[in-house]
Amino acid sequence: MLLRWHVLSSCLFIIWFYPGNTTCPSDCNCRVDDRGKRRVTCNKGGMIDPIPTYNMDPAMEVLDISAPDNDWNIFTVGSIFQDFKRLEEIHITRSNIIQIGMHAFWGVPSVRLLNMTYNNLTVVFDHNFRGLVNLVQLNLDDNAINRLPSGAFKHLSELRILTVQRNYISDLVPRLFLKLSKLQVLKMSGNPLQELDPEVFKDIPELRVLECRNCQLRRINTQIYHLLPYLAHLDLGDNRMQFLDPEEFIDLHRLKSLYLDGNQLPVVLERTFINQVHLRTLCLARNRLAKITDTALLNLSNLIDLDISYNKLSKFENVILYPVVNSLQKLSISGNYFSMSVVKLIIQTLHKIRDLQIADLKLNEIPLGFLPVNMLRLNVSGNNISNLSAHALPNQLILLDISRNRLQDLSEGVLLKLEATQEVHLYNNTWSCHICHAAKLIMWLNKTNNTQNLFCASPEKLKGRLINTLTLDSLPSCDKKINKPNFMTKVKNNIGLVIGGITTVVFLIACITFVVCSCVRRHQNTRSRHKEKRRSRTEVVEEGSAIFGSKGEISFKFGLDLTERQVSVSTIDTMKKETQLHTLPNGTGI
Ligand SMILES: *[C@@H]1O[C@H](CO)[C@@H](O)[C@H](O)[C@H]1NC(C)=O
Ligand SMILES: *[C@@H]1O[C@H](CO)[C@@H](O)[C@H](O)[C@H]1NC(C)=O
Ligand SMILES: *[C@@H]1O[C@H](CO)[C@@H](O)[C@H](O)[C@H]1NC(C)=O
Ligand SMILES: *[C@@H]1O[C@H](CO)[C@@H](O)[C@H](O)[C@H]1NC(C)=O
Ligand SMILES: *[C@@H]1O[C@H](CO)[C@@H](O)[C@H](O)[C@H]1NC(C)=O
Ligand SMILES: *[C@@H]1O[C@H](CO)[C@@H](O)[C@H](O)[C@H]1NC(C)=O
Ligand SMILES: *[C@@H]1O[C@H](CO)[C@@H](O)[C@H](O)[C@H]1NC(C)=O
Ligand SMILES: *[C@@H]1O[C@H](CO)[C@@H](O)[C@H](O)[C@H]1NC(C)=O
Ligand SMILES: CC(=O)N[C@H]1CO[C@H](CO)[C@@H](O)[C@@H]1O
Repeated sequence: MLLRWHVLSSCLFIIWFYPGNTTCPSDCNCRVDDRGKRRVTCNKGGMIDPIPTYNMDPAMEVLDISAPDNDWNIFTVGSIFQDFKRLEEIHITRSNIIQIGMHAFWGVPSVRLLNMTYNNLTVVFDHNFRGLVNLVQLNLDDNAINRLPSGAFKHLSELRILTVQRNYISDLVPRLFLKLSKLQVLKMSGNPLQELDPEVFKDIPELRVLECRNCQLRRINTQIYHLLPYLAHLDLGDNRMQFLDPEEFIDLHRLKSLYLDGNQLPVVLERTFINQVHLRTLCLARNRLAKITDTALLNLSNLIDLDISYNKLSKFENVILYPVVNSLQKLSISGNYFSMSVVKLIIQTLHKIRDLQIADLKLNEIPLGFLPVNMLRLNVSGNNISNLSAHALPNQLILLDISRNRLQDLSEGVLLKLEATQEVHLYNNTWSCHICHAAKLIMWLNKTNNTQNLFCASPEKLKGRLINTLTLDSLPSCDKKINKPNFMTKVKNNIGLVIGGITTVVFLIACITFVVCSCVRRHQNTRSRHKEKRRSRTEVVEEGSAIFGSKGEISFKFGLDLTERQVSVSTIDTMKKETQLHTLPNGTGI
């Protein structure tokens, strides 16, 4: 009886833990994934041969073996998949695989995706892939492949996607892509190819996507484009091209995106893109462009995204933009030599612009009416902006990057406007941590749950402190006269001056009385203390001039010094009241 119960319970136990009576290797995870596929995942790392297929569910559809970066597996791949007749995807990555065995995938024609990224393959042969008659995607990125022989993929006649990025391939041998007549995506970025032989592209006439970024290419034999009439996405960024013929892309009638950033192009000649009517994205960033000819963008009437940032452009004729005026939504002109008036002209021409990058242009301000009101994303980082008006900002910004400027504070109007903005970058400005400046910023950071690190640039004693960690009562008070140059505050400041003067007189009288009444020993003590006070006053003066430049007046700064002393004994409440009073009249002013 007891025995029977025991057997029964262990049966129940097995059923409970192994649904469907299947097994799962230890260190692996076996489940039905989001796509409804039976998936075996082994990603703990540190595993060594053999791959534990003997413990795996014969109905497995996805095998995913990987490892953490610091503990790769050590595996070889031989003919171990024959029993898995439903296997569709094999990922074996970060597993130090040096070679794929001969006919390793023979007998599993169901496989559609083979991912062997992050291994140590140096070469692959046609017999490695024999039997993969339904393979659609092959990923061999981040290996050490230095040789791909002719016809290496000739058994993969259904292949649509081939990626061999970041290997050491220096040569595309003739007939490399033999039988890949259905290939649509070829990614070869990060190989030292130096040139592309048109001959090899004859075998892949269906190609839609070609990427060869960072391939040390000096020029492209345009015969390639003639052989690839369906090309829609071409990425030749970070190469060494020094010249584009006006006829360069004449054969590419279906191009939708073109990346030529990070080359050495000095000019875009007339009518270079005349046949790219469908082009939506054009990236020419980080070249040496000093000139874009008037008709360079002719016929690009569907262009949405144009990037000409970080070039050597100073002049810009408006007429260049006419072909794209009605389509362009995103523009980057950051990091050129444009003057304010040129930037203004460009923006005024492009009324449909939603996303504008005008970083690193030495702009001193964002004037009123400068930006289209319905812009959504704005990047003005790395300029010389010291004041920001709420009225100059578009109404519904989703993103504002105004980092790396010279802002000391943001007005209440600006902060209010930015409350709904999802992404605001404010770091690397010269933030003032005087209470009238920093209080509203601190409250805004808290309210919007913004946790970016902002550091105080002034006053001297808070320099380098994180604004977010300061409490309101630890902030020093403000130099009112200089910050609020309107009539009311002037009057207030004068009163402040008078009070300051009176306090000084009272203080001096007290000192004199004290000195007269003191005995000789005490006299010495008082003198040294007095010296200290004078030193701290000088510090305040220096800090004041650092922030406010020549506008500050010495006489006033002494007034500030004394007010500070008064404030230090007053309560936080009065300080807060002071701040409110202070910011009320022109909340939207600066
Ligand atoms: C291939 O494996 C790598 C590493 O695990 C992974 O990052 C990548 O997304 C995989 N590729 C595909 C197409 O699944
Ligand atoms: C495989 O490549 C990785 C990364 O490049 C390296 O750390 C490892 O030593 C190589 N393993 C073998 C067996 O060559
Ligand atoms: C390009 O523009 C020219 C002049 O505007 C026009 O004659 C030509 O038909 C356009 N080409 C295409 C392919 O649309
Ligand atoms: C703004 O532009 C700078 C310089 O081009 C860039 O580094 C930064 O990432 C951009 N900011 C955002 C939020 O994209
Ligand atoms: C930045 O702006 C200040 C005035 O706000 C000006 O004195 C300075 O020359 C400007 N710097 C540059 C590089 O334009
Ligand atoms: C911002 O400061 C600049 C000088 O730095 C000045 O010319 C401009 O009028 C100021 N703009 C606003 C809106 O206060
Ligand atoms: C905002 O303030 C509350 C209360 O002082 C605090 O608990 C919270 O962590 C702050 N949030 C941020 C993002 O600083
Ligand atoms: C604030 O941010 C923290 C951390 O980024 C997050 O956990 C928290 O849910 C956020 N709170 C609100 C109110 O958005
Ligand atoms: C918060 C932040 O990003 N600060 C950066 C400001 O710029 C200096 C260099 O000028 C960087 O070192 C800081 O990390």
